[in-house]
Formats: sequence, structure tokens, C-alpha cells
Amino acid sequence: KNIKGKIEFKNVDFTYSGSLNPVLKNISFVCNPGEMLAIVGSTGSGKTSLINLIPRFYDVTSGELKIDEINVNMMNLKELRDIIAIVPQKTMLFSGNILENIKWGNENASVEEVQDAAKIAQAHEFIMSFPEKYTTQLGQGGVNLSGGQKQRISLARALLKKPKILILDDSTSAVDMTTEGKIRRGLKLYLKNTTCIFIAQRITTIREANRIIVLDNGMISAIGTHEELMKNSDIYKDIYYS
Ligand code: DCP
Ligand code: MG
Repeated sequence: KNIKGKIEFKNVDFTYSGSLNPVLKNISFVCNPGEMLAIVGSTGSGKTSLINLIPRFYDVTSGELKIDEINVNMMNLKELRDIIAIVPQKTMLFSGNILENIKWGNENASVEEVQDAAKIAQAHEFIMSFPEKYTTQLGQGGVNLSGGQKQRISLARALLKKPKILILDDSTSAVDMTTEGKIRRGLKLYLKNTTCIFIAQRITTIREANRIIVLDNGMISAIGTHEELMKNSDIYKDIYYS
């Protein structure tokens, strides 16, 4: 369908069930179609909780979350999740071969599509260096991948979905900076018509975003471009100089 990929949070509060304290408080922002929005903030500030609301892994406690002007609660869950790909903070691979892991959820993809996704994710090269290439077994009895390699497989899986909305939760944290730079440049081309929300720690990655949200203790403390935040946000400056 004709989904543009605009995301809007309107006075969103979120409390985990069984908990008394909200982890997200009065979150309001708009992410426009095709925009690249970064979320930064210290550990426990609520970054993962926030992005998990978008595919409705959890429902907002109050306020509104809309995609293309439609409240996500009114959308069919499968249709909603079909337009979103998430690379989670904790990589989830299963024992099976690399191809199966990348194709998980997109079983009809062609070999070429898989390889294209793996190339952007900077995974193709190391996969081809294994004797069994894409049919290399992972997990028990197979190869052990490094943390950064697992993240790149996980990214390839998300890219293969060709989502309207791509969400990256600290998805290159274990990847070296040179490789991360290559991924970033590849993603830039790939993301032309994709809305991207990403959580990142490295300033080189963060500053590429069109806009950046600074999350502090479940609240938006500042929102703006890198240049704006360098002027207006002490928290952001701390991140920059750390
Ligand atoms: N929390 C919770 N139940 C969960 C997940 C999180 O009660 N199932 C709490 C722990 C934190 C707060 O919510 O106090 C925010 O957690 P997040 O995972 O959203 O925080 P971040 O993603 O910002 O932290 P990190 O940078 O460590 O990933
Ligand atoms: Mg997190």
C-alpha cells in the first residue's frame, strides 16, 4: 500500500505493566517520511523502550502514536509489522546456515537480493571468506561469529525486508569504525525512500542524522540538528566530548 513512513508521537507516556513508574514521559515528535532520526541518551534513558512502541511490541499507556496519520492501534498488526524492520539491540540468530538466517521472514528473496543486502551490511565479504560461504552453519557444530559479524547478519536480514521504516537499536556497536563508516555510506543510498530511526553511541554516526533526539530519564530533553544541539544541549555536548 501507499505508506509514506511518517511517524508521530503525541504526548506519549509508557509504563511497563507491573511497574509503577513511567519509563517514557510526554514524548512528542514527528519523523517525516525518508528522514533519518537519531536517538541518544544514557543507558536506561528509555531509547529501546521508545522504539519498541513503533511496531507495537508494547502499547502506549497514554497519548498517541501514529504512522501516516493513522493511530497504530487502528492498524492491522501484521500490516504494521510488514512495513517495519528492526535490528534489535540483542542480535537474534538461530542455529542454521547464514542464508537461512538472513532470509528469516523473507523466505522468497532471491540469492541476488540476499547478497545485495549483505553487501550493504558489510557482511558479504566475510561470508564469502568461509569455505561454505552462505551455507556456513551457525551455532552448534558451526562457526562462531564475532559480535560485530552477528550484527551485520542481523542488519542484512532487516535490509532484505526493504522496509518503509528501518529501526536500528545500537546495531553497529560491536563493528569497528572503518566498517561502520562503510555501512553508513551504503545505508545512505539504500535509505532514499525509507524512514530511519536509529540509536547510536558514536558521534560520527549520530551526526549524520537529519535530526537528533536527546532522551534523558524518559523525557525528550532536546531535539535538533547536531549543530543546534552543540549550542543548546549540555547533555549532547557531554556525549560529543566524551
Ligand atoms: N525496563 C523495564 N522493563 C523492560 C525493559 C526496560 O522495566 N522490559 C526499564 C529499565 C530502564 C528503563 O525501562 O529503567 C529504560 O530501559 P531501556 O532499555 O528503554 O533503556 P535504553 O535503551 O535507553 O538503555 P541502553 O542504552 O542500556 O540500551
Ligand atoms: Mg537500549
